[in-house]
Amino acid sequence: MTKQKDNHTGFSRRELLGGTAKVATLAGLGAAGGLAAGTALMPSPAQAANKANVAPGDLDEYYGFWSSGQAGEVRILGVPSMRELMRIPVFNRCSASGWGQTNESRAIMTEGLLPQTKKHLADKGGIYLNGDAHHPHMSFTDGTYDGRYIFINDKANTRVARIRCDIMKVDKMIEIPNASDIHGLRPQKYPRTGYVFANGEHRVPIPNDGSVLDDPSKYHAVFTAIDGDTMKVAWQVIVNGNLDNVDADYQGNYAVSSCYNGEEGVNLAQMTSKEQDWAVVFDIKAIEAGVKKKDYKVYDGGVPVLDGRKGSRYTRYIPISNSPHGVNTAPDKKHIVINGKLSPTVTVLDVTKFPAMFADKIKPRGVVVAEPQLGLGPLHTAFDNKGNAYTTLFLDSQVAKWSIDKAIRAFKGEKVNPILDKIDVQYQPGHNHTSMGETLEADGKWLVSLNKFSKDRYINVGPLKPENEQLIDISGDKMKLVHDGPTFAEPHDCIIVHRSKVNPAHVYKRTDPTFAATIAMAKKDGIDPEDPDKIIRDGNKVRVYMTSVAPNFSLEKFTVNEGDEVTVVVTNMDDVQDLTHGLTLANYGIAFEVGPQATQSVTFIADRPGVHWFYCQWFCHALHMEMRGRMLVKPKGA
Ligand code: RUQ
Ligand code: CUA
Repeated sequence: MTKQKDNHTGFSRRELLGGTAKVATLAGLGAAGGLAAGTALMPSPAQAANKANVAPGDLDEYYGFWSSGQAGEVRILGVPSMRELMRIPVFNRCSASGWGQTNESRAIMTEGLLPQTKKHLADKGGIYLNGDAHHPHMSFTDGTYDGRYIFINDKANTRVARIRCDIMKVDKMIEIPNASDIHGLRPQKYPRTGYVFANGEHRVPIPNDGSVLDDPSKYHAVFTAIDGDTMKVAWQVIVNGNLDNVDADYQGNYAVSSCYNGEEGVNLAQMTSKEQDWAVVFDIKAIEAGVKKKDYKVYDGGVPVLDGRKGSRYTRYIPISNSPHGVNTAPDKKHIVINGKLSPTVTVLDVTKFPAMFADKIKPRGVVVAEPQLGLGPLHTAFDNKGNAYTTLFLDSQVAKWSIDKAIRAFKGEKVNPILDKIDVQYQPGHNHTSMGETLEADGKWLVSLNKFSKDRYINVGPLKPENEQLIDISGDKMKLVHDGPTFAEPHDCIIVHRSKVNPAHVYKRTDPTFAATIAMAKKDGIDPEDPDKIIRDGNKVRVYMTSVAPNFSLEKFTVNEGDEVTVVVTNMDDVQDLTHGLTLANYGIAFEVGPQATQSVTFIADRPGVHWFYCQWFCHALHMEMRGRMLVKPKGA
């Protein structure tokens, strides 16, 4: 593992406020008073026996990155405590942080949209307000997490976003052309990310211009490789069937997607009429060579689209029974598990046999080395460091632990039972994930089962129940359920990353690219954004610059005219951890976060005359309530 400096030491809140407070005598009051370190509580013997117990003041060993489904965000949980530590707004609009409202976040959310989408959103505020975030995955170097980025898909509006792990904010978001509804997403594991593979799940006509409805032969699903460094689409491949989930090998040569709806139907009866679907294997080197030789067409977005339908040299189709779902590469570098969903089996592929399959020396089914029957509704599989796999059984409400080796021997005819253990989970699990389990550093300590139903596990909160995410200790022979964790709609998936892999900053760098455009604007206005207090008038455009240092905004008041387009820029000059300010502009629907050393801005039309208080909404100081000022909007003709 790479050595990282300890990022968990720093100032206490008391020191922080004492050190920066303008009114030092008040430093012990307000936010500072209650938060000084106390004596750690002694755990009860039962708590102490439970390895999931993290005592107050102790830190978790792992970061969990949770998607949130239709809530559109990413959440950071501590594992094993399962405490929710942070929410990262991604595809949603966030009332607290101003994500979707600040100029900086809107630039990120809109720069990667297709022209037709921009047009569609023009009279709807310019951004989508929803997303459906399923699959968060960290960037890899040499087969393990490298702490640079988290990538995540938006199934609802066909987007992929990237989160910078140094500040835990999104820095790039793109719409995928020619595809519809990005579902499966996985980064390349080796040599590094590299590509981020994204499955367009639903088949749509290409181009989707309204000229085709009932001709399924013109509908296609599209597989996309995004360059994870630039967040530009590198190439796309048209396939047969619907694309569901995807994973990559540990050699950097192949990606594998599960496909359902091999029938290529457009309604339920058509989609499920046959028993056979498939996994499609993409030969990355062959595709790159095809791009070089210009063996592609260009539709939307100016990106190369190759034809990978049956018979193509870029793909192979491995027949799998009825609607396979999850695709999971084992840390043995050799095996990829395709989860059966409507079939009680999982299918184990041997990646070392892929070259022979592409050379047509063996049939596609020839790469299958095991197909154990595990139970009803296998959806996803996770791995430990001992050659074992853990598969969720949706219909059985169980997780099955099985041996890959035994499954292979049984497939060869030996009389061995690959199933080692089963545990009930509450209820109907979808994804599961083990600590570091999708990397070469799988450590076999923890398994999280993400269950779609919680039913009776919590006091009743009304017809909408939380999901139930259960923590299972997998360090012994038997799986042991140690914690129930409720979550709001609807985490689909998570990853569990050892904390040594991630090293977030405490304060922003003043040179952070996420607000570089705002700094450039200030410079153009002849302003040092760190010492502004300036109001620039440029026709009916007004730019108001101010700084914040607890407990003051540098501007006590400013005046604009009704109808002006006003841009307010706030730079937080406080330079200590956990000293976030915000700016809320009363009765204008405006609120955003300004982290320590960050610059953030918002633009609005001053269409409501009167005095409007702007105030800091992050409790930053004993005089936080007093941290405010006034905007006067002079009525027209006054
Ligand atoms: S899929 S419950 Cu959206 Cu990840 Cu399998
Ligand atoms: Cu600044 Cu509250």
